[in-house]
Amino acid sequence: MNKPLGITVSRHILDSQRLHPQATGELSGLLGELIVAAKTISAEVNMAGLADILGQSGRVNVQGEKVQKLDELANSTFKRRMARCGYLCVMASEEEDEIIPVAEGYEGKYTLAFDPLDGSSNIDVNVSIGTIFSIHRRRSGSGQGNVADLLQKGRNQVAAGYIIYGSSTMLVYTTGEGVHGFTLDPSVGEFYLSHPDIMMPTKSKYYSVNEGNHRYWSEGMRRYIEYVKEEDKATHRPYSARYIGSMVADLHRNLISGGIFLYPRDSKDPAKPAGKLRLLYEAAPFAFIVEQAGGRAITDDGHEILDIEPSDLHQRVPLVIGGRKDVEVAEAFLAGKR
Ligand code: P6P
Repeated sequence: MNKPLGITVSRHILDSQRLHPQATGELSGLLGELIVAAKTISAEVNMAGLADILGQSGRVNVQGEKVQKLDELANSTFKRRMARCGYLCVMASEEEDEIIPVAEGYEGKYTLAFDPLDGSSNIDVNVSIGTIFSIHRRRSGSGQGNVADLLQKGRNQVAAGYIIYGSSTMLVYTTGEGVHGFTLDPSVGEFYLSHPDIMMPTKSKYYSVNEGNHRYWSEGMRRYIEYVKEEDKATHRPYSARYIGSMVADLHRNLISGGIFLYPRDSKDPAKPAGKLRLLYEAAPFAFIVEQAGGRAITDDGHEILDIEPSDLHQRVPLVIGGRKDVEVAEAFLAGKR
């Protein structure tokens, strides 16, 4: 008896496309090119310890963060491949101050914002890291895109996803029709459907936050974190703390097992009054994914992440994201209502 054929991500994308007779196949083509870039980065990440691409490159990026060699490799891999994919008009990267043009003659109708390797400070200690991407339809007419094509609210995203380079490499993405996870079989170089229709538990058992920032939080945030440490009336247990310091790893675990992740504004760094995480290529793509999985994503003053009109490519936002019920309780504490 033949083993059932695994559903490859390419097959899954085409099946989704077939549901839309008006589809031109361009989004499918774009996602296909993204997947090739992801496989390339996965191979590099898995070899990092051996191929002398660990450690720091000596550069500092637009965020003022030391750029790891693998960061640069991931960024250039994405830029080179996607600039000539023929489906994009403009790109933005966490590693680049300004917008990234596509190759002349290869302009398309979508935009791409990406964090090539989030959590890169964990590279040298072999902790899971990831790539995050967000796709919009261009607003401008034709030719090279512009910053206005990128500065669209998350609610308008056409697709969003991440690749997590961990014990296995997984791709998780949504095009607005549910969230689906694929695991890379390195022996054949294919992503196979392993987590169809991911739905997030509305109430969970994990909370993810950097408690080292406790003294810099608002009173409401401090009270919420005290609350999750009390015995839950139903389970008679407090939440468990789970914080890796790699957003893709933390949010992937919470998406699959349930959990709330918080990175609120804090008074620690006057240069980052809105917290640390970036809207365009971190909070907005994850908010799209989590909402599609039945969860919710807000700022620490109750604004829906997906409704924020971006004003800057690298704009930071406070983020509270997770199961719907968990986020509602956190929202009440943060608003001083509990
Ligand atoms: P902290 C990694 O640098 C990152 O941008 C996210 O991946 C992660 O969630 C966060 O920063 C960790 O920040 O301040 O807790 O070390």
